Amino acid sequence: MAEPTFTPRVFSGIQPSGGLTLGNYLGALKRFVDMQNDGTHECVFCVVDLHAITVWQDPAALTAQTREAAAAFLAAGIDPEHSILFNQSQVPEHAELGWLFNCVARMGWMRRMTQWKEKAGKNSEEASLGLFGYPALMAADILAYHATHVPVGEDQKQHLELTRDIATKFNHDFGRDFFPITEPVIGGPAARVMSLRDGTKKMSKSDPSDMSRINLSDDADMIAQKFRKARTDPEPLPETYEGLKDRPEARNLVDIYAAMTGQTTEQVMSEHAGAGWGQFKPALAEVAVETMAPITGEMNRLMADPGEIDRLLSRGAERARAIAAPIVKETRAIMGMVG
Ligand code: AQP
Repeated sequence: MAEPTFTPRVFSGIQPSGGLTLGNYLGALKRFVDMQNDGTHECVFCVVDLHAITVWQDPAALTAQTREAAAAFLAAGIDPEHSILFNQSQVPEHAELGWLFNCVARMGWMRRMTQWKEKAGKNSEEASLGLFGYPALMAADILAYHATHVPVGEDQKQHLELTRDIATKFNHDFGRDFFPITEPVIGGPAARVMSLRDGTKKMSKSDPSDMSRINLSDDADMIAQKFRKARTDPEPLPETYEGLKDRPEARNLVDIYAAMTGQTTEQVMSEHAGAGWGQFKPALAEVAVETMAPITGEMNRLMADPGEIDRLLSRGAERARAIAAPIVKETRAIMGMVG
């Protein structure tokens, strides 16, 4: 039997669970824009508000954060005429396919998820059922579009493997190659941007310490202050990247510099070998401000007109639904549901 062919299609999302960070920008948004601009894939991008509510979100804050996340996509360079941009809850097929996948995925698969263990912590009895089932909804987000490629940061790798497991089990159980086995697209020096306070923890929008991250809404002074206060060690930069092996905070700052300038990490090392932090941190702050200031400015301009953001998201949702609805309808039919 001939292998089914799937339209090359990218899907990825960002949670509106707080203001977006430099990690979200370098690990996700910047790469979404590159994939959109290389023109080889249809691109579907989503503000995943149903994921955000797996932990408590104040309703007014969720609304504001959803608009802010949409503004960040647009300010970073996503063209809503070319790509599809919408918020997840406006396309009910995500929740519907998520339920169908809840019945395909196994409890043991979910229990093994590192993010579940980290986010639920010792208090898993009090965590929401949604937080536990999150990866099945993520699989639905991707597979409702038959997406072939998903650009994500390193932290989402395990969830993508689970998406592949769900697609494989569904195809096997129902004897049809209906869902693609999606390829993760992970890489580059910023696949895992780390906290500025602890080089072993990823930079995260929900970290209680604001000094641990650069927010896309931070101004130039704040960016410079956060890099100045970033935790480092007393040693100057070594000759080679390999020399940073056991220096996670130092390596993180070099990775951020490389991702922002488009240089390789080795190029950064040869340019800055021997530099102390008093030299390197201001240089890093300068490239960060140069990169971020136009994006922050454009985000602020867009957020001044929330009605226009809402209109764009609704239009995107209609276009998204036109792809997802027939795929989810066929999924129901394959499973034997009438109508
Ligand atoms: N530190 C990071 N480095 C590289 N990529 C990152 N991403 C997130 N943090 C980093 C990538 O950004 C995309 C959207 O992530 P998300 O908002 O859906 O959720 P997350 O991964 O859980 O991000 P946060 O900031 O840590 O959110 P909270 O604090 O709410 O859990 C994904 O592609 C992710 O890999």
